[in-house]
Amino acid sequence: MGHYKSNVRDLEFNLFEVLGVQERLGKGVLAESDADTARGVLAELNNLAVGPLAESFVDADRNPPVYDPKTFSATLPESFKKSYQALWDGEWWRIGLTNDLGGFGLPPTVQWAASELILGANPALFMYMAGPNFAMILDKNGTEEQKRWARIMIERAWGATMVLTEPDAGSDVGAGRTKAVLQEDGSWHLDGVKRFITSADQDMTENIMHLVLARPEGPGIEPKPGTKGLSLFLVPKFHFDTETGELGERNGAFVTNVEHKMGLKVSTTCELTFGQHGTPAKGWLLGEVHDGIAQMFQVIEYARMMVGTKAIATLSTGYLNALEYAKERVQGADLTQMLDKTAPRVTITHHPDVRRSLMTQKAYAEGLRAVYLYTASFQDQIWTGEGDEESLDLAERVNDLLLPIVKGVGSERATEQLVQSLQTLGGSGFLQDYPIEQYIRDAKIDSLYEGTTAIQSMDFFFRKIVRDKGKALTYLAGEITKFIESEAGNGRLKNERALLKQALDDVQGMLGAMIGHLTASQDDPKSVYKVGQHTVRLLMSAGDLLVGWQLLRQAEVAMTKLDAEPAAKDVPFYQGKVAVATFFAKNVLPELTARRAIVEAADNDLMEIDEAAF
Ligand code: ST9
Ligand code: FAD
Repeated sequence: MGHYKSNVRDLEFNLFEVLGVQERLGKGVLAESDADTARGVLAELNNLAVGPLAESFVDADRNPPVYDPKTFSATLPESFKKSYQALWDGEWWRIGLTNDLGGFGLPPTVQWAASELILGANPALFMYMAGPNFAMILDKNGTEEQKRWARIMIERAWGATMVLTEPDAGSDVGAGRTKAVLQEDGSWHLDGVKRFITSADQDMTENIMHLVLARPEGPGIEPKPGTKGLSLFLVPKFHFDTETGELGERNGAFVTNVEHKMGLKVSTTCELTFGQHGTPAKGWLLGEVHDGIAQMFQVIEYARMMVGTKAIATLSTGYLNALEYAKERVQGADLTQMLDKTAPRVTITHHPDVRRSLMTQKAYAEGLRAVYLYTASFQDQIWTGEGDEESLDLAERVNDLLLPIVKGVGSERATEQLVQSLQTLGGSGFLQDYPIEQYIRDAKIDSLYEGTTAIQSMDFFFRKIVRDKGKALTYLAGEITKFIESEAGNGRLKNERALLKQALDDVQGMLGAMIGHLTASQDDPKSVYKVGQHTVRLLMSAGDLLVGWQLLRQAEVAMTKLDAEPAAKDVPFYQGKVAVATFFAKNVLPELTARRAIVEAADNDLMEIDEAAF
């Protein structure tokens, strides 16, 4: 068996028993699919994921890509290329495409559930396969000719990259200096150095389309500072015949370094230079000048969802590996017999502390899976376009509000809980004989790229709550309140619903305090520091609230199923759902009360400390 332990049962539970995705299938753009199609996709992809995709996970970590400075090129390990070929041959690159570009006609919930399987088995494969998805950006924003390029990218299986970061422009994308100078033929010459660019070189695809943010220069173009002065340029690695896609000359975009990283080693992270090596780096503007950041955010929104799902997928396989080990590992006596030196030794699942840890891992793995799929359910509505303008607008807002939770909370909890998964294995967890140390190394990046957790938390508070005037948040709070006030569980979840109510009050309390500090900053600008100190705490607390709510929703469904005497094989699954929801409500949600007190008592002492005193 390979390293990857998937959880298709839980994916199907979310899709069909909780979210009722099947109701949407068979209509409109989803006319060609039904519940069986969706189940079939998950089953088939799961076979591929646990087999050929997972197969190169370890080898590609131990034998990472090799960079050759003479040719500016990176060579990937053969084992990984084989996995990639299997993924490509299965036509799984179609999964996220719209029907007109050759998609499978499945909604985002099913797309993301399927993506979890790839992201859990070998995440870099998913990233290298992003070319067709990036082509959708050309198709959506480009000229007629660029729409044709999109089809060429798909047909010829090209790779693609998103190119924002520079040495002095990481979180602060608007500090980017790479420029693009307009040429007489309407093309642009790019000039600058980008760093940390994922997949910027590899030897699996004949061409790579770079989507690059740069500052346009030319007659009549007024320079603008910050992100709003950036435009998006299409810069291919090789020029190509725009009718046939046949490759031409090498373009002047060269990879000049591949980073040596802590994890996710097989995913090349490159320095990418434009016009620095004697050949001009020609690019073509996508859409209008200065639309770059808005266009790039179409990519970023997708990528943030992907990063969150990747982290959660890794957490889930980490937990399931830890669980398997714990069920086998015999160590120590039962606590009730701790004084009896002759007492029989038990498996570590008998120890209360191991149980606490395993149940916490399960709560975050399954609760966060529920959160990302709940988020995707709003994307379903956007994808199908159903509902009136108002409800579509709300779906967009709720999706926007939830994305920093999926990405920020998903990645932080994955890192934290994967350390607990390793702990479950004791010293063995530290060995490379087990996959968890690699999971930790590979998943750590998720809280860093696509916007660090601090950036996610500020996005959540300032943009998704304050700028949204609380519309999406009010909707969500309303949904949670409906659940709290319902008869969910027929009296059996009464205590848990009360704990959820307290958690909701606590998050609202934190928010109220922070909005107060923000309002006060109109008179006392430094008051905004009190907000900045606590945005991550708010984000993580909102994440716990959502995890708690989603787990309880699932418990309600599970209780109904248990009442109807399900098949014997399903009984432990449903019992586990009730147990984990109850555990989380009793053991984690009460922590929000203390966090609220911290936020309400915020002062600016921290900001007064002399840097030398740190
Ligand atoms: C990276 C890649 O790290 C790592 C993994 C690579 C994997 C590659 C392959 C993955 C597959 C992906 C496939 C994709 C295919 C696409 C399919 C599509 C269907 N939401 O607040 P302001 C916009 S890459 C939406 O003033 P500042 C908006 O236009 C590097 N839009 O910002 C706004 O204008 P307005 C990742 C947003 O203070 C404008 O920006 N790097 C959002 O100027 C200005 O907004 C990062 O993520 C949003 N949430 O700049 C950088 N926010 O207001 C992190 C902003 O008029 N830093 N816009 O609407 C940030 O995010 C900063 O907050 C900042 C601040 C740069 C935006
Ligand atoms: P900095 O922005 O310098 O941040 C340093 C620390 O300061 C962080 O903890 C951050 O949270 C904090 N911080 C910074 N600003 C603020 C603020 N205003 N408020 C509060 N805290 C703040 N980029 C691409 O364009 N394309 C890619 O494909 C890509 N792939 C990547 C792959 C890998 C493996 C890595 C490591 C990076 C990749 N990146 C990519 C870059 C990535 O998006 C950036 O590293 C990330 O946005 C953070 O920027 P930075 O590293 O410069 O850190």
